[in-house]
Amino acid sequence: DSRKPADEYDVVVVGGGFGGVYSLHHMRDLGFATHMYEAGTGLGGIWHWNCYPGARVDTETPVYQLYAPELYKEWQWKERYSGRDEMVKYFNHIADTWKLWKDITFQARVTRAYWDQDKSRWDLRIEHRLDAENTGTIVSTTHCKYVIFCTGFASKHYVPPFAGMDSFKGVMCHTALWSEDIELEGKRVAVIGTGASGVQVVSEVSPIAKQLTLFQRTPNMALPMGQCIRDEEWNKLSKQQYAEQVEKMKTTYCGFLYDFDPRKTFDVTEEERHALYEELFNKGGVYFWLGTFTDTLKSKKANDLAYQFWREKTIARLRKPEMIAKLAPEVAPHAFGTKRISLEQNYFEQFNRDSVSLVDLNVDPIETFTENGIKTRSGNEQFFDVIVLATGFDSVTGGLTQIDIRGTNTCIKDKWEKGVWTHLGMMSAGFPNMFFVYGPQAPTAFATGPQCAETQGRWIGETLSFMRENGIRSLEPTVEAETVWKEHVNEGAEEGLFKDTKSWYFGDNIPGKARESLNYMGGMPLYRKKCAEAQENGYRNQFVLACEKESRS
Ligand code: NA7
Repeated sequence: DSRKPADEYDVVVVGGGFGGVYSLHHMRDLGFATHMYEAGTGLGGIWHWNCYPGARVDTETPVYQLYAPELYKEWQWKERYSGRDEMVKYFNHIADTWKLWKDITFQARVTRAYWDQDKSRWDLRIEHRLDAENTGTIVSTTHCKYVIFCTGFASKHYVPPFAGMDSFKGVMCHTALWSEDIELEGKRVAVIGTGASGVQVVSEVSPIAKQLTLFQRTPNMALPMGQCIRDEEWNKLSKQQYAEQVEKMKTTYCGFLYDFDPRKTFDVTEEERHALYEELFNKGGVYFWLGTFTDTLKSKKANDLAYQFWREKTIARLRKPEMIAKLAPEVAPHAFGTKRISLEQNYFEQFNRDSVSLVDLNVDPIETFTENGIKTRSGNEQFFDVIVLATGFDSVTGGLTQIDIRGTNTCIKDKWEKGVWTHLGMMSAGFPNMFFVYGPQAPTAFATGPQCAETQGRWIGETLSFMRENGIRSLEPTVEAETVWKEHVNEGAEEGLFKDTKSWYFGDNIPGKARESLNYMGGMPLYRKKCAEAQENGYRNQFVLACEKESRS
């Protein structure tokens, strides 16, 4: 069986999202024997798992793709914001073009990674899920010199411990574990959560459900998506312009084709301000969030104006006064844009339907799930056929801490129990030759997935090549470098209004999780500069290097 993995590799890549496919391709290209293990049955990472109704990307094409000409020249985008199924097809296109399939084992979850100091290698334990008729798993072991965890920022889903959950007799499913068999048409549906997943489910399911109730803790200051078709003409032009656009993307904060407006909110007249708000809002997407006046996410006074503009636009679409109070209250529940803004298509209009209701959990919290539905503190029990848990993830760190990863003297879960310690959001002291992509203290939530994956993947490739060329057996960051990186990450987070808002950006959504910035907020250009600086002087300023000769003697 040519697909049967060997038990020794140079590099093992864990996870098949953007980070994984890029790393597998790139490391293999550099001449490293590389293999990928993916827990799911297909590629796409988030886009494989999150197959709930309405799942859609909210970074626009052409930005949301890898930069390789052989990929984009042969691919046609259909819409400005791709749906989940199109993303899965795109990942298959990547795997076909780059001939990745032969080096991937699916339904294979890496559950343990132990560093063997004597042999300078990682020992991985992999659980292989058997075919549908078999219920168990078989376990195998693989060894590798380097491991790259591409487990992403949302691979460990989160279900709050609501009382009585087991007693519910209907269908209950988390959006990240969705099964396409779940029927919603004509059903009584509950949705808990108003992040990107909740907003998309509500928009898609309200028109077909018999009745839908949204359980909301925080309203989402969602922006109109401005969805449109990408026709032949657009695709043709995009292919011509893409190489140039990629250079432009490297200069912007998030890796978009645009950046914040350099002016401040009160540098301009009221008319000018209004005109810019109007223009950005009408462009659709996140222009009104990440293309607006530079002080919007930093100054409360500026932020209030942006919120009021958003509110006016939103309430114009709502017919019921009680919905206005819940979805777009007069006083902002938190600064505009300091929680992840979702993009919507007709989300707000759903609340004009008589079949759609909204429970404000701040006023009437969930007391218990019952056999037939959900009972809130007021004593009101609503009956449901389906409960959709759109309750998010143990974001950014959960994908790594759920794996038993042991380095030279500790495991990652213990090391990060009271806070995350990394260097460049890619490595951690005490874990030699271990890398992670799209993880904590990296630009993860403030960069496009593909751009972050490529930037980090290239850096890791350079590092492995450097080690090979210089006879370096193992490399890990110094503790000092981690301390300096943490300070730098925290400084970036101190600057804006983000820190005053409870959100998964700071780990607030998981009870007991240390509160700190889980993301690097300094922007992609500065991040790239920091990554390059770390390589100076043969990595020796910020890393501990063990040479082949030293280790053997
Ligand atoms: P998110 O954005 O983390 O959203 C989870 C939602 O679930 C959010 O609205 C939470 O309310 C809500 N939640 C979480 N715990 C509870 C409890 N205990 N009770 C009620 N409601 C709760 O996850 P998504 O899947 O929507 O999106 C994840 C990312 O994917 C998104 O940010 C994009 O990057 C794409 P809260 O807002 O915290 O009050």
